[in-house]
Order: sequence, then C-alpha cells, then structure tokens
Amino acid sequence: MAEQGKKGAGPEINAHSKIESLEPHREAPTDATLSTEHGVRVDSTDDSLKAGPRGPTLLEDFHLREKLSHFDRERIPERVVHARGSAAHGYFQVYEPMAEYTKAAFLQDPTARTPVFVRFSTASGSRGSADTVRDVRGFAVKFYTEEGNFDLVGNNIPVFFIQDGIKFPDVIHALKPEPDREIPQASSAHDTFWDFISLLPESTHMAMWLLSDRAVPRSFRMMEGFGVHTFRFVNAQGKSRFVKFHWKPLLGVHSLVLDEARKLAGKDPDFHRRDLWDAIERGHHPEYELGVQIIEEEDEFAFDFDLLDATKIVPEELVPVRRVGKLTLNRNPDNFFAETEQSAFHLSNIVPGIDFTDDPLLATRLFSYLDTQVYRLGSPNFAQIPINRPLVPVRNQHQEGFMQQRIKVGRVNYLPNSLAGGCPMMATPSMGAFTHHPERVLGLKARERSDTFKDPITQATLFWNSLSLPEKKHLIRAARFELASVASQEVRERMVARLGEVDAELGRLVAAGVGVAPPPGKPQPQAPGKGGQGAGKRSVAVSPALSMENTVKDTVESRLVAVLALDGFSGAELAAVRSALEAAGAHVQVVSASLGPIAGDDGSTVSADRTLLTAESVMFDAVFVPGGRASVVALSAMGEAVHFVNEAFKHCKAIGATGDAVDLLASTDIQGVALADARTAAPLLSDKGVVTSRDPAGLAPFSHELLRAIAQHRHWDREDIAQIPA
Ligand code: HDD
Repeated sequence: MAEQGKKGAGPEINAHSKIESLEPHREAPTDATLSTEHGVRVDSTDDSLKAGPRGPTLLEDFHLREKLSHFDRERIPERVVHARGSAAHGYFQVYEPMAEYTKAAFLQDPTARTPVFVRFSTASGSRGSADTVRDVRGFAVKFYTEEGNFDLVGNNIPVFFIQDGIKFPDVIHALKPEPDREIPQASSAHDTFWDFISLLPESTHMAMWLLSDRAVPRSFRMMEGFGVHTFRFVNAQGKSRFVKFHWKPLLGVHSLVLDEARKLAGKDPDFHRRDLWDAIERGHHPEYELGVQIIEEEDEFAFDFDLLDATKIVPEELVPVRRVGKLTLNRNPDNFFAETEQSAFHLSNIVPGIDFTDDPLLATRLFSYLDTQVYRLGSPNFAQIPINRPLVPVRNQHQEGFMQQRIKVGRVNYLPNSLAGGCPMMATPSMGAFTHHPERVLGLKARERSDTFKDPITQATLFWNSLSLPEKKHLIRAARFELASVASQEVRERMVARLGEVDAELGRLVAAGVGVAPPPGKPQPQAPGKGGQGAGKRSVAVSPALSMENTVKDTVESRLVAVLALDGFSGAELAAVRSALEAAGAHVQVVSASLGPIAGDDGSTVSADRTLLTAESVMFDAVFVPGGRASVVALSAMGEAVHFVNEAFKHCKAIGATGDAVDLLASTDIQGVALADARTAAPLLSDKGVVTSRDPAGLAPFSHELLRAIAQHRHWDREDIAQIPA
C-alpha cells in the first residue's frame, strides 16, 4: 500500500506553460490595443460620440452601444443551489495502479498527472452570501482524463438529507430564504427549514452533521470530501465492486467555532475564498488524498443499512478507507466568471471503469445536473466553454444550438452514413468505449421506498456516539441556536423529539435551551438496524473516524499567526519567534496601529501588514505578542488589542507572549483564568494553549511550545470559562 500523507510527490510542473499550450483561449491583455468585439481599434472609451461637446449623443456610436449592451447582459443565472463557490486548478496523481479494481485510465499510472478543476461551495446562500455560514460545503472535482471528463460532485458531509431526489426541490425550498420575505440569507436557522426536517425522519442523520462542527469548516483546505453515493468500480475483466469515494485533507479536518463563524460572516464574508486564494498564491498548495472504500458485490447486503441509501455511511472501521492517490491544487483561476462561474459539473460525466448504482438519489442527479447546465449557461453547447471542454477530441453529430463554437465541415451529420465513410465510428471497449455495467434488474413499477431504507436513527446515533465531548457540546449549542431561531413552538417540539430519539440526553439538553419540555427520548434498548435488516449484519456502535478530535494535529503549515506589535517591540523576540513560525510553514502578519514601518527596541524595524482596524482575531489561527515595554504598555491601553487577545482566547486559539508581553495578558480577561501564575518568573508556561516565557534565552523552547499549541488547532478545555465576554 502506498505511503499515506505524501507531500509534494514528484517534480513541480510549470502549470501555466503547460496549460497555456493546451488552452489557446486563455488570453492576457498585454501589448494590445482596445478594440470592438469585431476587431476594429477604438480611439476613445471615455466620451460618447456627440454632435458637439454638449451633445446630443449619437446613435451611430457603435462602440458605446456595444459596450453598454454587452454590459447589460453580463449576469447569468446563479446556480439554483451551491451558488456561492470558489475554485482552483490542480492535478491528480494515483499512487499505484488500480487495475485490480478499475480500468479507469487516470487511476493506473503513478507518473501521470491528470489535470483537475475543483470548485468548493456552500449550498444554500446566493452568489454574494457569506462563506462561513453553517451549511454543507460542496466539493466538486472535474478530472480532465485521457478518456474524457470525470466529475466527482460531492460534499464535505458523507450523507444527504433525502433518499430520493424527487424531494430535492422540497428540501432546497425549505432551506432557502422564505419565499414571502426572502429571509434569512444563507442560513438554516429558520422555521421552514426545521419544519421540513422535523417532518422528514430520513433527514436526521444529515441534520446531525449539519449541526456539527463539520458545517463550519476552518477552510476548504481543511475539510473532507465525500462522493456520498455508492458507485461502482469495474475492472478490465468486467468485474464490478462497490466503491465509496473520500477526500482526506493532508492538513486535517478543522472547524471554526460558532461565534467566530458568525462574526466572520460580517467581518470577512470572503473568508474561505480568500483563504483558498491566498494559500495557493503563497505556495501552500492544498492537498487531499483520494480514499476508496471497496466492497465486494457479494457483500451488498452484509451491512445493517442499505448501500444504496445516501443517508448512510459505510463506517471506516467496517471497510477501511484506502488512500490511492493525491489531489493537489496549485493554480488559482485567471478569471472568476469564465472558469469558476461557468464551470458545469455533471454526474453523468463518467469514464470507463467507474459506473453508477441504483441509488435513487443518484439517479435523479443524473438528470438534474445536465438540465440545470443547459438552463443556466443558456445552451446545450455549454460543454464547449473552455473550462468544461475535455482535453480529448470530441466527435459527434450534435448540430447547431446557441453559441455553437465548432465549425463542422462536410454535409454528413447523421449516422449511419456511407458518404463520410461511416464516420465517426463506434468505439469498442478495447478502444476505450464506455460500456454500462450489465446489471440485472427486475421489479414492479411503483412509487415505493425499500424497507431497507427505513432506519433513519441508528446512524444518527452512531454519529453522536462517535463525537468527542467538545464536539457534542458544540452540536448542542448549534441545535439550540438553530431551534431558538424558530418561532413555531410546534416545530421546535417536533425537532427536539427527534433529537431525543437520536439520544435522550441530546434531546433533553437541546430542549432546555429552546423552551420546550424534554422529549421522552429514544426507546431503549435500541437494536442496530431497526429497519429489520439489522440482525446478524455488520455494524459498529462507535466510529472514531467520525470525530474531528482524531484528525491531523501535527502541522502549522499555512496557519495564519497575528503578531501584535507597536513601536518599541522587542526586536529579538519578534525575530526569533517569527522565524521559527515561518520555518514551520506558518504565515505571519504583523498587526499594528497603522501600516508602515514600526521600530523595535534594538533598532530593527518591521513593516506592519495589517492594522488593528482591518485585522481581527477571528481572521487568524493564533496570536503572538512579543515583549518590549513601550509596545506592551501602549497595546495594554488599546481596547482593540486587548479585545484581540480576549477573543482569540474565547475562540480557543493558541496565544503566545514573551517578555514584557506576559504583562499584557494581565490586562486581558485571561489573567486569573488560564494563567493564574503567568506573572511568575517561571521561564516557560503553557496552559490551555496559552504559552508565555519571560526568559530571553528561552525563545527556542517557547517557539517550540507555541508551534505545538497552534498545531492543536483549538484548546477546547477553555470553553467552559464563562468570564471571557468577547
Ligand atoms: Fe447537487 C449543484 C452536491 C444532491 C441538483 N450539487 C451541486 C454542487 C454540488 C452538489 C457540490 C455544486 C457543483 C458546482 O460547484 O458547480 N448535490 C450534491 C450532493 C448531493 C446532491 C453531494 C447528494 C449526494 N443535487 C442533489 C440532488 C439534486 C441536485 C438530489 C437534484 C435532483 N445540484 C443540483 C443542481 C445543481 C447542483 C440543481 C445546481 C447547480 C448545478 O447543479 O450545477 O443540478
């Protein structure tokens, strides 16, 4: 098995030069004169053509008319869901040939790099909505393979609200702003959403994920992705196996806290978009391993749930996730509209070696995505838009349509034909033709749901049971927040009752925060697989893989650290700690009273990157305050600086202070809470992620300890400290 967590395998390609040669349509406006769309050069774009300097403006002004009429048509419909998104280019590389399981060409050659375009998104908000709202995140990957495009259109949550796509419009209508008042934007915290969820038991498992920290990711770079449905792998011999797809971020899975996410939605609504863009520009290329869970066809009914039910996971403890390759995002789009906005993902974009199953949710998606692209992009020729074009030749008899880009030569546009020698010919499987897996089907036509789909609670309870204590507390808080935003007492009661079915204590604790009586709770004892399919089947009571507590916590790579400093800061302390942070891959920004140079106590200067007006603790992963008496005294007197530290503490982030700056902590609410003895002369103290040192010779161990605290991501043991008001 390939080594897991491989970083930066293989030589770097010059992504741009390669892509430019593949994509002649990518143009940069260098060395060019302004022209009309028809190539006529323009002498002025500042004044319209007038009869005399005071007008009137003449209709004859073709440049003016073209400019305005093009502008008037700049908007296209936003995506009906997942309208808010951000994307990046990159490549995928398999670790070892997967021929035993699939004949997909892009999964065979470890030396080959398959170009990809990945779009991350929120689901509910409109195109201009905030990034950090509580929501599922889209994780859509377009692989431009040598056999055509393969789109893996997943989410950062491994299950879905509904089992059958016929209910998709309903769940989205309930989630989106209410139709009479168009409120609230990008938020599930309202009556219609919880009304719907409380009436639809199958949504319980997904609702639990939505209430969990997974729904407020720290970064697109720090969340998992899931194909959700069970797909098939088919090998060259035609043998089929079931497969579940996963994306595992090498930086681990990390979240924001609720208060932070809500503040960011106002203070930096582009937080995730900016994070993705900046990380790539800084060379911190996001990396995710492709994981597969492979299940033999004989095991189709071995589990206490149905593999075709998209509201269920296959616990990793039952079927391990095998990491088979790596996705690296190394290039930002050149043009948001042309690439990110016009990208059109479609589950039917599939390549030989991968196939569908009878999951009824998947079946509906196979229709909906093509349909939505034709509407949104305005023409069946949307596949000719550069970002959607495969890298392999396209040959078919499709004709005409709006914005047809191809000029097809000749008079033969039908099959069969003899006048064009029978071209284009049919391909055989050995030539790479896609052949549908010959699955035997037999059934009576009916609008029905399988009995094996009728256990909405067991896996919701599994999820709950697998969370760490802090994660459980966060989920309860989130549920209280969501349901306390619901005016209807009846809806709150119904939803709390459902949570009580998941876990009696969960129901009781949420009830206590939303003004409803504690629910009777879950019937005890609960046999696995209540739907009748459970007995003797493979199941687990706890799945450690579901808890973010067990994620990667050994790296600070790309983490943002704020350094609070004013004139008089300790030059030696800032320099030593900064270089340790940067050597470990963190990105440091100096936050000061104003932009420009600030003077250290040793004659050194640093340049402030941000000011206390533009930078807030919610935008950073950690904060470090170097000593230097003048700097510390002035910072202690500045409300913004004290608030910065308090808020970072409230959000459980690593905080470091050296020398005199340990006294700054005494001006904050931290003193007496985490740092009872911070004012002692002890050389190095580290308590609940607050690291201090008064020892000028101890900067190396201090930096080491601070790095360790940052890598932990958050120090949840602080959360019960009520005194911090921020
Ligand atoms: Fe969907 C977009 C993910 C169920 C219909 N969906 C869309 C996107 C993602 C997902 C990531 C944005 C793609 C992009 O970045 O452009 N959707 C999912 C997942 C689902 C799911 C993981 C369940 C497993 N979706 C689903 C169903 C239907 C749709 C059941 C309809 C029957 N989804 C759409 C859509 C969208 C879309 C309306 C809107 C814009 C688009 O497709 O391109 O067709």
